[in-house]
Amino acid sequence: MKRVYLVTGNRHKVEEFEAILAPLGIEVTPIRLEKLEVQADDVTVIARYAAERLPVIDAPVAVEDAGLFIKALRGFPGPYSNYVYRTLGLEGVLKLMSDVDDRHAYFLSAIGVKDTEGRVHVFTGRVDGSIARSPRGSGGFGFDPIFVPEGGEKTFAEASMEEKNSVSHRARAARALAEWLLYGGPISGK
Ligand code: ITT
Repeated sequence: MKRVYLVTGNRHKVEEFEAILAPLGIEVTPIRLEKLEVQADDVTVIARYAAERLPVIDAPVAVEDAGLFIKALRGFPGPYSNYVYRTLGLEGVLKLMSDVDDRHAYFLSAIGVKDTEGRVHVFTGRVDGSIARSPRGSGGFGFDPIFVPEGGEKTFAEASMEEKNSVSHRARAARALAEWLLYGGPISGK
């Protein structure tokens, strides 16, 4: 069994990473370390910055930075998603979108990893979709009740975790991470 440590204060992230990586033979071990956050527009820059400042330990250590990018709002809330979720909330974001017909949005995940030799790798994943007219569902976390992935009807919060993980940004980035952990695969994934 391979292991990866995960630095996060978000238990939903831990659950999603576990569900994706455990069946591939990778144990996810949450670890309490500081995630140093730099302000930037690009989640890959934020993830790389945080990973570069992680210690070298006995297995690779990962951090994830993720966000929701809404086209009509020019990418807002993007890297500020956590803050915007806590301040404006779902209703606040929907209000900004009330007269907007172009509902296109995407989630982006960037995982930064410090390996046991001190090198940093970044893996990314993206899922395109649209912003619902009102929140639906009670699963998942964050903006899940207002995000409908392309080709689907249910919001991420109405979907099971398995359904979310079959298309999500995090799952795509996590699978690129798994490829690297298991096979030393490409150092920057999609
Ligand atoms: P850590 O930094 O401790 O890992 P966090 O929740 O603060 O936890 P981020 O800085 O990556 O994580 O913030 C991303 C925010 O974007 C998150 O709080 C959600 O509001 C939103 N988000 C990211 N991925 C999401 C997903 O899969 N479903 C719904 N919302 C998501």
